[in-house]
Amino acid sequence: MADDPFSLAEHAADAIRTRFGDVQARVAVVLGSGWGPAADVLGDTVNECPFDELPGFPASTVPGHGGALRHARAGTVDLLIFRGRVHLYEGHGPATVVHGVRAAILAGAKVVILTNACGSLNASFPAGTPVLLRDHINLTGQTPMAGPPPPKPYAIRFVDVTDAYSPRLRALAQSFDPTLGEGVYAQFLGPQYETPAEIHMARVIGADLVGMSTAIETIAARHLGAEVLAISLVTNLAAGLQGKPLDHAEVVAQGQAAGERVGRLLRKVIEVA
Ligand code: 8IG
Repeated sequence: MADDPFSLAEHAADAIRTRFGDVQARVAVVLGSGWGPAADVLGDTVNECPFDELPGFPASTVPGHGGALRHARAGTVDLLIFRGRVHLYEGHGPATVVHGVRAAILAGAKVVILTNACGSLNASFPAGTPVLLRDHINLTGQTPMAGPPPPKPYAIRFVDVTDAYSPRLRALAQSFDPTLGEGVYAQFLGPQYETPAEIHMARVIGADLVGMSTAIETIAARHLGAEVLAISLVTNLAAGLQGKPLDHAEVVAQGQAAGERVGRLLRKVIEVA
């Protein structure tokens, strides 16, 4: 096995298919922090495999909480649900961060749904609001396309990221929930939150949402030709915009209620995607 990230993802794709009985999952969903409760709503669980039994997934730093890949079914659609993701701020390179997304696509996924929790710069998206990503700004200084050129038969590394977030899938989601707004997501490296000056910058350059994931995974998914739908759950107003201290319990409760509601919406999307 060659040790480039694409070969490693092929290896993981083979392991996923083998583990789940030659399944051809059309949809892959990555569940971000706070989205755990949505897992059971997205589809009926068929099987589950800990990440540490699949090649290329980094070992978790929290024993017993390493995350898992679930095979579920929504109607007639098979899906792969990544329960947990890894972040650049954990010290992983971009290739490791996007490994699961690449593996799912090489295992057959045509649609990738990315979820996250984020901060909001936009007063019309208060805490508890789910927001579709319309576009992103990658402020990490990193990209999964850096490095040697992708081996044959993969597309060249100069990925077109116009319409990275599928207008078709956004329209589909909004057909099920017309109240769903759209925003521009700025991915910071983190893990520290933004300074007020950084938030000011993010606002000036057109961001509505700030977070520490997703953009990098979208780039990798688009390179491999999958359609991407991404949805953020606002858990806080960004630094300096909150006005009052964050009530963590309130944020968690709002997040859980919204997570389940949005999970039911995503299931409808998945069934026809
Ligand atoms: I939850 O305010 C969550 N994730 N960068 N800023 C950034 N990431 C976040 C934030 C935030 N809130």
